[in-house]
Amino acid sequence: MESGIIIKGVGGFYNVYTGEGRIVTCVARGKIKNKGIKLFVGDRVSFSCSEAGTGIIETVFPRTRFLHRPPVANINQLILVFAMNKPRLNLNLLDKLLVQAEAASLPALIVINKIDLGFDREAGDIKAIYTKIGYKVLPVSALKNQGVAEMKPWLKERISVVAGPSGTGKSTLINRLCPGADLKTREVSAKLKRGRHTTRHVELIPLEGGGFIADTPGFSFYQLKDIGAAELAGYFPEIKAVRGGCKFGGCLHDREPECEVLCRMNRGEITRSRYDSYLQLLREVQSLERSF
Ligand SMILES: Nc1nc2c(ncn2[C@@H]2O[C@H](COP(=O)(O)OP(=O)(O)OP(=O)(O)O)[C@@H](O)[C@H]2O)c(=O)[nH]1
Ligand SMILES: [Zn+2]
Repeated sequence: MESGIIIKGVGGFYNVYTGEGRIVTCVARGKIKNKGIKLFVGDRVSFSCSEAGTGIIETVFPRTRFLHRPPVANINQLILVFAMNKPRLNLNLLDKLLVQAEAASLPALIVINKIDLGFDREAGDIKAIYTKIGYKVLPVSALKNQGVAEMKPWLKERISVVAGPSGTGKSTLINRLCPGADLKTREVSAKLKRGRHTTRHVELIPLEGGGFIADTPGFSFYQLKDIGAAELAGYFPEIKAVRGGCKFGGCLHDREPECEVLCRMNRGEITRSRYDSYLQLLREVQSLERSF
């Protein structure tokens, strides 16, 4: 019996990575299907080899974590790829993704790509803001291969899923980290006259130094519908840290009297853009709650 990690699954066939570049195509043993167990990329499995050379998956090891959209088992972290410009960094979207990561108990790594276009004072400020509240921020240029090597220690032995707005360079970055990956970047897909996101399949790409990375075709992680208004503040680490000081137990930090969060924001200890994101997401969550 051998074991490995499913890196791709299409039409009942699974590519299982066993290490050192070896991939075995497998099918699932009938008992797995009969039990209604579904297999996903990221699943750790054991398999036996048939005479024909195909593997037969016998067992699936318990999952440590599961990301639903896209489905990835045993995911360890999210890598949020943004650029300062082209497209212009949207702090609110960054904060929204960070909230999603926190809600899923997933560590998030923030990558600011395209620093070859400039890394000005504003970029430095943004790096400082997020570093201060506990996130690792890595400025890189996927195009010029700057800073990309610094990402590698964060990827080792982990299953990482890359997310971020369109055009920030996610595919370029993955190609840089794993030259064999050959993900289609925008120019190429424009030439082919079709989007790269025509399939919803996620595929894990084994990295040289160990670990796996996945792009997120059709990433739909942006929904907040599972998060309650009262929970939201708990997903902003710097708000979570001080909210105990608010006068009212049910304080939503939205103009209530003697709100510690507002007070800290006014003193400059909590960044205004983060607080603004909090309020914007609070409105979003509240209107979702009302619509149910
Ligand atoms: N200047 C500069 N351009 C970059 C960099 N990385 C990527 N690009 C360019 O940005 C554009 C988009 O890159 P992609 O890698 O396709 O972006 P993506 O995030 O995968 O985009 P989607 O597939 O739409 O989600 C391409 O023209 C890349 O050449 C970089 O570090 N610097
Ligand atoms: Zn408060």
